[in-house]
Amino acid sequence: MEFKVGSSRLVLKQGDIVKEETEAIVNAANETLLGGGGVDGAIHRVGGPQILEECKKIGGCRTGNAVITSGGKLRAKYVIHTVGPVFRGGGRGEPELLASCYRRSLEVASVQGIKSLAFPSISTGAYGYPIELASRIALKTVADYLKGHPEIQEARFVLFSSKDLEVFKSAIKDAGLE
Ligand code: AR6
Repeated sequence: MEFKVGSSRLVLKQGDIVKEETEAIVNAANETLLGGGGVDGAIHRVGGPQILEECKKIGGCRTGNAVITSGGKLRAKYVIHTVGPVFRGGGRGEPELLASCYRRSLEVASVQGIKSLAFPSISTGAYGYPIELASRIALKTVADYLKGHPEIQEARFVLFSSKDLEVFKSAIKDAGLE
């Protein structure tokens, strides 16, 4: 599924993000940047030790922020590591922090001259954010950014399961994309 947002493309697909050939892939990391399970585990496993070395030098990342490393052995040249909020009911700033993850990742990409990037569904695994809520925030935040930033030619959401892809497709209308 593909949409035009301004002059950019917004793509929704099912897949394993470590296989994406976009210039950058986004990691759903934690504040230590020292690795973990889920997307984070897969990226470090496939990308190799160079990514972890660079993460150690950076020294950590606050929730809602994003930092960049090389992509190691991944197809993607860069990994943008962002830290989503742990979902604790939604009244502790989680929506704003989740939106910030997507926005900061895109800002880091723009600064680096990256033209294409792939996002996982941040916070909706180990961090427990209900995907029905998270998908709307994700789509709206990315679409809003693309409208003002044609330098990002393509942003993709790479959803791990067909069920997650369906949830994202359903959220398209809420995000004002259809
Ligand atoms: N490609 C695409 N999506 C994936 C992949 C993959 N290879 N693997 C999992 N997902 P999670 P979080 C989906 O838990 O909730 C880590 O331990 C998964 O199905 O990876 O932000 C970190 O170190 C889910 O929909 O990230 C942190 O401690 C989504 O990606 C913590 O987990 C996010 O799930 C971060 O938790």
